[in-house]
Amino acid sequence: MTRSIVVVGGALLSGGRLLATRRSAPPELAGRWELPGGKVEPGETPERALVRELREELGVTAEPVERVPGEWPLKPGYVLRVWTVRLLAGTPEPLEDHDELRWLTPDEIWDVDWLDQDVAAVKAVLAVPAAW
Ligand code: 9L3
Ligand code: MG
Repeated sequence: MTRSIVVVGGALLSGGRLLATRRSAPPELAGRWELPGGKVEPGETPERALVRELREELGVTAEPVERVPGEWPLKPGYVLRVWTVRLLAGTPEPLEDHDELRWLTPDEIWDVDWLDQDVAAVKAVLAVPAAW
């Protein structure tokens, strides 16, 4: 059997706020919010993919810190895994595939319309005390 393609998501936390990004593409996902990231490419580790995706999508240099326990099925053949991420340089901007971002306090987390699978992933991020 073929193994699922891993999609990596980054939980960027700063000053007790979590970065949420609003997708601009594809049309069926546009307007929904997610943890930024994307598909791991062949030959790439998930951590390297996350660093690459955060640079492409947000223009920042960041490093994965800790895998958030859990794994969330996306469309058939794809699975989402999430890491907490430390920002090393730059200020996130919606450069690619996104048109807005928000830094959410714990009280604001459910104010945005997360992608279905990201709801579960964000709950898992909330459950990582060291992240906050
Ligand atoms: N996806 C879901 N939640 C996320 C991310 C980063 C991605 N936090 C889904 C949306 C797409 C697929 O995974 O269907 C691939 O993501 P991308 O490469 O288009 O960002
Ligand atoms: Mg992406």
